[in-house]
Amino acid sequence: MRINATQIADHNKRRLETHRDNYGHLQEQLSKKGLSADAITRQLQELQIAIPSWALGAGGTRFGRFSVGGEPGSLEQKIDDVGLLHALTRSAGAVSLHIPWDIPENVQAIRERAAAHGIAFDAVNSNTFQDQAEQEHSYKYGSLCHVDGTVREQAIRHNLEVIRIGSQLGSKSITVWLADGASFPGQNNLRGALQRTLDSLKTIYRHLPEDWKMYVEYKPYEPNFYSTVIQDWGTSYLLATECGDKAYTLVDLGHHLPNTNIEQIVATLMMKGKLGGFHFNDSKYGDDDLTVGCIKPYQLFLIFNELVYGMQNNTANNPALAWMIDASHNVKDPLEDLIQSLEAIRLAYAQALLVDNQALEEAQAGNDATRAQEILQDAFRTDVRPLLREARLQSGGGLEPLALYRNLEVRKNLIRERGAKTVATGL
Ligand SMILES: [Mn+2]
Repeated sequence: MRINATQIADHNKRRLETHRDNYGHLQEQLSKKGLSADAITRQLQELQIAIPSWALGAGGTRFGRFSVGGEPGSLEQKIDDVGLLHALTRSAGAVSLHIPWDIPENVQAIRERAAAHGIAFDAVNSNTFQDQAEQEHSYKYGSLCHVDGTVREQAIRHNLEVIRIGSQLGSKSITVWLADGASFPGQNNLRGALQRTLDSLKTIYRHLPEDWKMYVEYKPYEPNFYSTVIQDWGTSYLLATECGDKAYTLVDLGHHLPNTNIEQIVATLMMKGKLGGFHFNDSKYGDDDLTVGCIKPYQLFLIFNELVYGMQNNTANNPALAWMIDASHNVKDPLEDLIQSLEAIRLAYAQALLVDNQALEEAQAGNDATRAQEILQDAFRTDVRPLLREARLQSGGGLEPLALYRNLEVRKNLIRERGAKTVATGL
């Protein structure tokens, strides 16, 4: 299934008048505040979010998995699905592959397929949190932290292989997330496990191509329930700092204990120029991997507010960030869910771009907490959806991507092409 320009143009034509009214009205409102709707629209057009190759099928929990039908059964089909998302939204211009789930058989063909959809290859992800069939040593008791050097060497070799495959595709970064840890007190020597992890990461880092980055992702618990070796941003920061200039911390929104102030973590890391990337999702309790913005949109806005501040005041030379959705879809159609997530991310970004930073600084200097809250919430409560629609319209996407997706009966078409019982590879 491909979505063509005529289908998008037909859809947009029917909604154009209403959109013009809404955009014009917002343009006027914003200009009274000294803001240019057109400038914000251009910034929105530039924000591209990577889609992870594992999010295109139904996820599941340890209790069960319910297929949605028409799931991509190969890397080619996964890239086609990201192509559909990008055609509809013009904001999903990258894919993030998971190795070994998505090893390309024909690199050139995969590159061409992605290029035809306008999709780049973002960070590649290694996997030492589960055993593969052909694997010699088990990761049951850890990978880069393992007490046995031969297991660590195998895990290091895997990461180098991921870098090699990523290089062939044009990726420029690797994300390392480790499940390493202990489920029981006493199981691991905590300091020893961290030291071995650092040594292993340093070995991987030494093999990193000159123009590559390494992202170190953290998570407080799960699958281990007593300790995780890279449990928090501080541990990740320590490891990245010891590895070198090309290593950064990666923040996954779901990888925090309840009520953690994630925007403050963003501010701290950007102050040190060590924030490398973001994995977006939302949660009520733990690493729920729900649709971005479905539970805590205000928190997402506050995070973006710090990101925008950090980008506009980039004194520590923080690099351009790698943005990716890292969610799992148990109930909704994954593609619909991803369209909603893309929308939520851009909404939060647009709202953050509206914040009157000068007024906020004055309020802060005067210790006026009431005024500071008003300034933030004025931006948050502005309906910025016309800006997102305008950005899509100008980029050749759909004014209402979700409605268009449903009108074109995309899922029904995918089921017809691929079958009702397909299961996405890797999950
Ligand atoms: Mn993640």
